Amino acid sequence: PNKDSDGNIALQEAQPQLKKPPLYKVILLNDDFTPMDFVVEILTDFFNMSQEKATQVMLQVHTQGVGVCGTYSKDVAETKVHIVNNYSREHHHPLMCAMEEA
Ligand code: NFA
Repeated sequence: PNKDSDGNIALQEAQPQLKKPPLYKVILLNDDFTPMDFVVEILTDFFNMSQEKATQVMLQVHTQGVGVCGTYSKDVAETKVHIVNNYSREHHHPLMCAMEEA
């Protein structure tokens, strides 16, 4: 049983839990039907991107299949995903928004 040089039994010190909570990437997935303008509108309105940045990200999704809208805490990422998917559904577009651990 773990004794130090004085013969005292060594106790395991509890580590203070200072770990940062995980971050999540909110992503958009490409599809063949959602209009490009609608995707740009999503990125400007819900992710606070400029028209130029939103167009870049939309084209990234269109050509590569996936693109990152932003990185957030779990709560904020979940809320953004729900808002975007509800908005797309209301407008009868199949655009899919999802999240993954950063
Ligand atoms: N691929 C869609 C089109 O050609 C555009 C799009 C871009 C859809 C990004 C979804 C995400 N109309």
